[in-house]
Amino acid sequence: FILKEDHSMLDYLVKFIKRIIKNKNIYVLVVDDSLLIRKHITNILSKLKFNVIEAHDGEYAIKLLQKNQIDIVITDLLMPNLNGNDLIKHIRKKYTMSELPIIVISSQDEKKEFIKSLKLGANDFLKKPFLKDELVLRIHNILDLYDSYKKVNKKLQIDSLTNVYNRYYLEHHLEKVFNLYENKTIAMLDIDFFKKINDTYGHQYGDKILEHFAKTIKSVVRKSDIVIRYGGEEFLIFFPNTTKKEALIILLKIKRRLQECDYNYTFSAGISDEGSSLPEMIKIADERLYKAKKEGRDRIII
Ligand code: GH3
Ligand code: MG
Ligand code: MG
Ligand code: MG
Repeated sequence: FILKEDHSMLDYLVKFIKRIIKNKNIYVLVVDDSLLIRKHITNILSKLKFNVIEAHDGEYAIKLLQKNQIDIVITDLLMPNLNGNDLIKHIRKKYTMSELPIIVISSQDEKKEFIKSLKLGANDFLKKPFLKDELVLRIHNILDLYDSYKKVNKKLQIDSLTNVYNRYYLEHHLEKVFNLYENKTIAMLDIDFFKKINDTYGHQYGDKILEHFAKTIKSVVRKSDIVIRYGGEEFLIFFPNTTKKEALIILLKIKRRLQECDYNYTFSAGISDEGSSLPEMIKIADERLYKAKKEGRDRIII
């Protein structure tokens, strides 16, 4: 019996250590109007290697959420300006419970308020005063679920032929990423005469070209750049913190790689850093791509 107990303890420890290693990449937003409680939570979380960002009310929390990629929110209920439940309401308009988990911590004895939080989309709640282990275990449990959600979601977002992001990613996530950056550039790339390649060498060969094109793009862009298969043989690249000229240099590098490789195909592209929204920027890049096609293909228009 004792041995069995020890085993489960060991399992738990292993799981705990694995979790802590992962915590280094997790950003926690702690929202509480009490500096004392905020510091107390931050202190516990920092020891577990979490990255902690603090907000003194809901309003400020919303500002921080727009500028930072947050993985989990821990919020108080009673706060000036914007209270916890209003913050939950706001977050749930943009993120589902599995996309951005929320834990409510409050001293309110009112059971009704807690129930309201859960109805609004809080994942869990804790009553003040809470034990350190209580907080840590609840966070770790939620993050374990969050991990498996992310794994499934990642599969959903990837195009299985080319291994780059797909349209689903564009529609569900790029908009959020887009708003994180002040300066950004978008490029739309389309393979020239692809229909002819398919007709001449067969659909399977066409697939190979698609794989090769995506691989070439990925080998040239930086890790922070996002590559998406936009349509059949059309790809979108999102360049954060990048000027139009810098994006052009990267596209010219892709062009040179294609000239040096054994395959014989070219692409046309349009680049845009104009427009205040993602659809607007895509539209402008797409118009330039269309122009590149009309002007004879195998060219990039900025
Ligand atoms: P343009 O230079 O104007 O871009 O001409 P294009 O022939 O490249 O463009 P068009 O839109 O006429 O044809 C695109 C073709 O891409 C048609 C479609 O059958 C093919 N296609 C779309 N998805 C796939 C795919 O997954 N695999 C293969 N092999 N072909 C695909
Ligand atoms: Mg409070
Ligand atoms: Mg084409
Ligand atoms: Mg096309």
